[in-house]
Amino acid sequence: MDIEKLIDQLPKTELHLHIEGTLEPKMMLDLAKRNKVTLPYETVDQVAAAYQFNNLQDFLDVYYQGMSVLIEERDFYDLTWAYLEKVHGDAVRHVEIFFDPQAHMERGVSFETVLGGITSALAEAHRQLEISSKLIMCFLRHLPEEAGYEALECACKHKEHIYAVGLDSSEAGRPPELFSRLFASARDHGFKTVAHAGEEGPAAYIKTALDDLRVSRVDHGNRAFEDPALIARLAQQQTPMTMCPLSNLRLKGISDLTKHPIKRALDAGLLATVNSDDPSYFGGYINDNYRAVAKAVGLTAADIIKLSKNSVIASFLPDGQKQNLL
Ligand code: ES4
Ligand code: ZN
Repeated sequence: MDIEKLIDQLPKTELHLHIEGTLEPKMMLDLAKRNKVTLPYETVDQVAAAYQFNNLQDFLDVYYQGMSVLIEERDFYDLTWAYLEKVHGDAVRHVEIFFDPQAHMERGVSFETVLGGITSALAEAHRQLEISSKLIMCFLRHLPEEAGYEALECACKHKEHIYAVGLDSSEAGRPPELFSRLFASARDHGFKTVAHAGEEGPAAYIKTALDDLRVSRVDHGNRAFEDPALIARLAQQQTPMTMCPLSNLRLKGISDLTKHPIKRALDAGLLATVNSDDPSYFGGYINDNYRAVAKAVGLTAADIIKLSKNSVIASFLPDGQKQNLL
């Protein structure tokens, strides 16, 4: 079977996806109108033209502004449902979705409004699309650790809907160990942990994510390749890495996709996966990421099958459900 067909048809999971990063320009403008929010754009073309980034912070500025149109529970429902319908066509069978409650609560949108909209859409997707899911609540690392406790308290009231906590937003100068106590508290409450590390920050941040935050997965992890001992450890432990090729390209972590380390990761025996991160902003959903990186670095059919299996193995699904997808 050719590579494109394999990518389209293999059952897979998506493990690195910010739901706020699925907000398409058209929905952004429609919601701005519905909620009477003023944006600096009037047309889809103007929104799309703003999606030129030189680094992570450039993107985050646009991302936080874009999400200002999300106000009501149904906005979060519509956003999440549109994403799920889209990836149903990509043979995605299970999703583990990040959300950023602090970015909404600081605008006066309640935790329950955000969670209610997202979880209703996830429940509907389980019924209608047979897509299962877990939710990962991210702490914003540009804010102080103390600010995360409010979100953690909210999460504790909704443990049935939130499986893990994560760490996202600006990375440089904000090492994981700044959040050690918050993550320890989250673990004490029964949440699994993950963290963005080594996206822009150094390999040392991946180590402290493992040692201090006790993460089950590393989100991105690209800069691990600067430390051979760390690569050996990640391979030995089979710590999953949720890589995002088009994100790395658009945020200029790599100058061109042929330099993406996914093939190196597979060859080094890492449990690497392909994901879309913020598909609306970075120009592609999960299968677009698979296709683009496969072409750029020359992935074989065996590599593609391995990546789809890795996505299942790296998930938080119970073993029995993993077996159904392998
Ligand atoms: C993000 Cl690409 C990326 N990196 C860090 N934090 C984020 N939040 C949304 N997208
Ligand atoms: Zn991310």
